[in-house]
Amino acid sequence: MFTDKESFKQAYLMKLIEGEGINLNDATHWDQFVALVILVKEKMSYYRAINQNSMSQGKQVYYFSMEFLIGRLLLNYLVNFKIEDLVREGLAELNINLDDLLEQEADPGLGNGGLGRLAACFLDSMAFLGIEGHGNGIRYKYGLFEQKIVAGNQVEVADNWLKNGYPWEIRKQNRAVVVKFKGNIRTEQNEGRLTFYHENYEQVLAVPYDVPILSYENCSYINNLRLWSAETTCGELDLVCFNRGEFNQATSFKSEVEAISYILYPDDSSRAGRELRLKQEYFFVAAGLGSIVRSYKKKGINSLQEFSRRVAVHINDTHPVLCIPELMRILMDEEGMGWDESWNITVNTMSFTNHTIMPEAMEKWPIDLFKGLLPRIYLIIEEIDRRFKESLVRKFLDNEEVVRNTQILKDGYVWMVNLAIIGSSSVNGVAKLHTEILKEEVFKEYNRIFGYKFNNKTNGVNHRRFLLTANPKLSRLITDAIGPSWKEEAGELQKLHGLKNDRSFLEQLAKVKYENKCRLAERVKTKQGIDLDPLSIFDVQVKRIHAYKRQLLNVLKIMHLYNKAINDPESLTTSHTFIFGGKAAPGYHYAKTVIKLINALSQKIEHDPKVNQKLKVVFLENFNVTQGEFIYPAADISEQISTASKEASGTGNMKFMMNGALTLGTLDGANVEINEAVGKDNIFIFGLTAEQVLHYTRYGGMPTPTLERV
Ligand code: 26W
Repeated sequence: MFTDKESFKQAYLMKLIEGEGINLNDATHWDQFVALVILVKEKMSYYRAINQNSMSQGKQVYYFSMEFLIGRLLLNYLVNFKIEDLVREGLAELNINLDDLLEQEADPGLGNGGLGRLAACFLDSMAFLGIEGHGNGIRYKYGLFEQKIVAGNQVEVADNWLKNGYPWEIRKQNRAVVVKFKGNIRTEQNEGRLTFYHENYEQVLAVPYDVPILSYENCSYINNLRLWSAETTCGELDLVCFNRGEFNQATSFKSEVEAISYILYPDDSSRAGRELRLKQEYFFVAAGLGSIVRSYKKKGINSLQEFSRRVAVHINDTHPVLCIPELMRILMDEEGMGWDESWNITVNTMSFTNHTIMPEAMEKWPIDLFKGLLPRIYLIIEEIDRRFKESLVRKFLDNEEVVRNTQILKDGYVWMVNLAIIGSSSVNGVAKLHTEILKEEVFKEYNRIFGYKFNNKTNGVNHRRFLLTANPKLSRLITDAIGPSWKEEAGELQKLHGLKNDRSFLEQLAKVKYENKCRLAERVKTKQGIDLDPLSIFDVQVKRIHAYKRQLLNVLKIMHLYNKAINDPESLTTSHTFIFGGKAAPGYHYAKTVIKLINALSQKIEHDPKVNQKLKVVFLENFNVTQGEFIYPAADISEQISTASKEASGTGNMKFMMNGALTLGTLDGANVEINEAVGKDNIFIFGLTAEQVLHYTRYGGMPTPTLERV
């Protein structure tokens, strides 16, 4: 493996020639990018090989999530290996600019927003902490749409992220798992035991693609993100039809199967609610658990009775909740275990995170649709529900209200969050306030029954991605000031307190911010042909467009500033650039109208000479992880103004903070904890509290309690 610049250059040139049969002069940026990725992957395999024995002895954690927003990996992995400078200089001596190669990497849009990015941050953190924690998700052929702004409107373009192939992934055909849908269940009494047989089912082949997860410093733990792709096990091509010239008919079964991993639902709540969505949810759960149990048994170290001590499965929102009945099915139908034993293992294996209190995001599936698609899983859920209600009777908690609000099957639906809480050993919210609301409001009956299960895990973000890698100038300034320990332990950043009155440090901080704003301005000019003035205040709101996130409130404020400036140009003392970004779910008309309004306001101000020197509104298109990495370092003000109680946590609030932006926000989600941490002189808080909002929602009229000083 290369250890210095010269050996890197040799290895790199060899990789181009050996790996791609191309010499340097003919190599395109894509060829050069792929060669570098392969070199980095080889370095990882080397580490994985020398650590083989220590790996997979510890408890294995599997993070099941329908969404992973992993962003680009190359620069992060160079930083994690501490070879970014060596590679950048080595390539420069070969007349290659590393930045050109970085731009070649797709930003896989395998998620909608916060929940998917959090999953990716957790994968990095587990690897860093030496936890053998792996991701389990879906390899959507098309991820979240690419957003174009045309005449002020959002236009969705298919996210064909795989068009050139994805050099980080490794297809593992020999680890495929058969997943069964539909059909019927036949039962037989054998030796007093009811045995279930699944017949006449349709089968789908789940083929895994593995993406290595490398963390900082601790390179011995290279974890794995396993993404499942749906392929046919048979009926690839109906030759009879084909030879009759019925081409569509000939491949209709194949396309029906492949539809399962074809596209990410762009609607970040489960409003989509179609059968395909439910198929997707069971598909990656059955595939993931099938491969986990198979490799557990292959190791042959422990019996399945030990399973919950050796394996932890995390359910990220309710999308993977079928892990609970699926593990029961495997333990009972395939391993011959009894119900109680299987239930005990299953509950102790499962944990669950809730990410939202929005009613439209609380998944429920029509029982008839569910039964038809997953007949055996349905029977198991029915039995879970029956036994749960029986237990309520035993605990004298079977009053009408409690049963109605806690049972799984109700009003013709399967309520997924109810299944999640009943079948997990731990249930967490994603910020202190959110978890309180879950315990006191949303899940208050469950809190009475299973109080011990509830806990809070406030969201965190990977500061090695969003500060160390995304903001190299600030990272260098911090390291020069307080040393490198903050890179391993973010808490060390508190040492910066000692410099809060250090004029030279503050001047350098301002200089770094200005340079980051210039960098963003350059990128926006190139991508959208828009000029940003880095001397103006960058006031930024980037996140999914949603009523509760209140982009509209922000727009109304800007309109107010504009109207004031029209009558009194002196009212605008400093110039402001209001930067917006974020995607609207395609079917969410309100959100698309807000985008249109922002762009209309932008045009209005742009063409008004009275204010366009002091005011500017910009909508940056296609906000994603990569865009965020350029935006967070350049922001002066971070807009976190959701209606209190609606934003479970937020994570952009943290990414902006660590890059030196000032937070303007409401007492919602993690803003509450940020406020506690930084003190009220270092954050601008306004608006009703969550309690007041809930009071207002419930009882109408202005809230009785006075607006206490925050
Ligand atoms: C109707 C709006 C809506 C619909 C669905 C909001 C959220 C969802 C997803 C099911 C859940 C989700 O993405 N929640 C976000 O999760 C992040 C990570 O925990 C939190 O930081 C965000 O506050 C939360 O909205």
